[in-house]
Amino acid sequence: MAETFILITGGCGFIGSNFVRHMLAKYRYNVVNLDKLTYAGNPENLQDVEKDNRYTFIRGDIAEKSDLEKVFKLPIELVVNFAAESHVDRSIIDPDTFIKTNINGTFQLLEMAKKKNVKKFVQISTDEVYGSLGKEGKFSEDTSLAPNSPYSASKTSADVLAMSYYKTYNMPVVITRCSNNYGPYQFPEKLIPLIITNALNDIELPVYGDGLNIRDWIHVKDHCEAIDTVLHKGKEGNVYNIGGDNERTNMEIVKLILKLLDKPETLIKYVKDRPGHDRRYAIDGAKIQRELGFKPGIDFAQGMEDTIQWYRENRRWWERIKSGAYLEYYKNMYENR
Ligand code: NAD
Ligand code: TDX
Repeated sequence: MAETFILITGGCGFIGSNFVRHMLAKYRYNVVNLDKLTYAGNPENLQDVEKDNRYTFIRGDIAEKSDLEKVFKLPIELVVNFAAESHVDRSIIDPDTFIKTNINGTFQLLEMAKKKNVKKFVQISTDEVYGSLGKEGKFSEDTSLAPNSPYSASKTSADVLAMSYYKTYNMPVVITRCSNNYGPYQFPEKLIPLIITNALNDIELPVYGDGLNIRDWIHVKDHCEAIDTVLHKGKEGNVYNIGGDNERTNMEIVKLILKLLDKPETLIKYVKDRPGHDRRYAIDGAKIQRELGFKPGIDFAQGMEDTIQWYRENRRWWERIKSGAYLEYYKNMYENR
């Protein structure tokens, strides 16, 4: 077990950094983190594990064969692919990098993993591949794929490409499709950290459209636990939905944050809607519970209190991001190495 090498791509991002920490704490694996350090990747997210001699960070791009060749000189047996462009609004403005990283990057990684005969390849997909729900129903693993944004279309392409490697080459691929995550280290462009940090700074809180779009929120620690379960117990060629069983309108979220921070609702500002804005997501998590015994455990009210506390205590972390200062700092640091 101590000799097992697991490759985690995108480990400097929100979910990836939580997952790297989870794996180092729970197992004796050697963890290799391949991350390009885009605007969303921040090595500060893993400062606490940098000195662990089972942890290796390699700066590189999943879409670059030469970077993958370097990484796979190590005896990688397990791969969890988090690396992606992940923000829907950015994909609407500039889809280019979404195609390069999410589609071509996943392709290059699958090719290398096939060549090296990895024992498991977990593709981190998303519930957005299913598109949008009306008032009733939930997404099951059999719901047809109907993505609506360049982001979700690129994630769908990666998802079906990964599955084709199972069907065609018998590669040990498993796919997870999770709902919206919240928790520590989430980049403050996503709804929850954006609202918390703006409210802490007493600046306007942009709410798209009528604020009644619904998301199914899960704590990032529950998501990491689910991925761990799928990595170790998931059946090859299977898709597993992961959800929080916790549907909220965006306005409910915004008002809850204001209440917990004791800030006025006058900060709320309705703004123009996101084009192609999915109305509702809801995950049916019965399969992963029935077949692998996973169920989310973190209560939403408690999870939100803890998350708000984390952003209060880590003001320096998000202020540097919001000011853009950290980008310059890390660019210099890595370019001068
Ligand atoms: P994030 O944007 O916080 O982090 C993405 C990470 O990937 C960053 O560290 C970035 O530097 C890295 N990266 C980007 N392009 C790369 C490339 N070409 N090569 C190597 N590294 C690269 O994203 P996140 O919210 O942590 O999401 C992680 C994964 O989970 C994504 O695949 C996303 O689609 C999926 N997902 C996210 C959510 C959510 O609510 N955040 C829900 C379901 C699924
Ligand atoms: O300023 C905002 N105002 C607002 O009303 C932002 C940033 C968002 N919103 C709305 C749009 C959505 O209805 O809040 C909801 C959540 O938005 P995001 O945080 O951007 O998440 P979403 O678009 O739902 O996508 C997320 O969940 C699925 C992640 O970003 C994806 O990576 C994941 O795949």
